[in-house]
Amino acid sequence: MKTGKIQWYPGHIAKAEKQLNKSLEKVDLVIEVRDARIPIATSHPHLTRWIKGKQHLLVINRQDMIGLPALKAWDKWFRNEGYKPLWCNAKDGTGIKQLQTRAIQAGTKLNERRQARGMQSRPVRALTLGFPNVGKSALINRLVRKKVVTSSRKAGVTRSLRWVRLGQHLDLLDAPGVLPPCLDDQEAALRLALCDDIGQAAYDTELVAIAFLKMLHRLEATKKAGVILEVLEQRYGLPLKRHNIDADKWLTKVAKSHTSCNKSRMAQRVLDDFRKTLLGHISLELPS
Ligand SMILES: Nc1nc2c(ncn2[C@@H]2O[C@H](COP(=O)(O)OP(=O)(O)O)[C@@H](O)[C@H]2O)c(=O)[nH]1
Ligand SMILES: [Mg+2]
Repeated sequence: MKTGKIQWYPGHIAKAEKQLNKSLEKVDLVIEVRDARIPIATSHPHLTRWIKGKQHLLVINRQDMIGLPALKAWDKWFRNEGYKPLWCNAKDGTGIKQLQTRAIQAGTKLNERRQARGMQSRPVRALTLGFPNVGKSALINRLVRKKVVTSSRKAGVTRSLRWVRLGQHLDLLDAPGVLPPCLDDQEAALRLALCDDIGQAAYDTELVAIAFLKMLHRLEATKKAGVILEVLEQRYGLPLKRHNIDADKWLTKVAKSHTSCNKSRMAQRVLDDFRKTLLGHISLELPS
């Protein structure tokens, strides 16, 4: 797949990782957040090191953006791997109650241990950890039921660490997103770009949109016969032929009717439409 090399590790992400390493010393519980559309691409290679000696909760957020069959398949896969994933939608609050309960349970465990050693109880200190834009800030705002931290559509908005108290039981830290310094797996990097987890400066919008269209074609070949391509045809008024696919040509043609021949703007529109789920509930990864 030709997208040019996708690489993004700006200074503020490097700084975030340093801050994170420091904050982890004070934390009892790591709430790891992943994106339901790409639960593998949003797993960080350093995670095992970061959760060592701490309790770990796996949240798979943006559950509203994928279909139920994919959610069920992933849930089974994760359980087989020994996880008990919490499926959340930080936008409407689905799963938040369970998340709160599980975090408080972690606190109970912690305080039992503290009391056994003659120490006083204290709120459990938890940190949300994950790639940029997976919904960490939105989850915290949902948990505390008000807008205490900034949540935004673009990657890299949360830049500093901030503690937030939830009731008497939980202290939460909203950390900025982290990313691997090197995106070795370029297929995964493409999926991160599509889900807006890496900054736009890291890639060529047109090439990424074309790669996305080809990816849809491949996804469509394996399941959901025709559905995704039909949605595309209806939305933009031009069939993306099943055989002899030429995504580049297709993009040029639809740009004629939608963006006054501006292909780059058309590419942007296709990506935006995907990100707003206007093309349907599309899982970019499925369990093998
Ligand atoms: N549809 C949907 N959007 C979400 C969900 N969680 C977060 N968002 C949106 O995704 C964007 C990024 O969220 P944010 O909390 O800033 O991500 P962070 O970078 O991980 O802190 C915001 O516009 C949120 O409203 C979700 O579960 N479903
Ligand atoms: Mg944030």
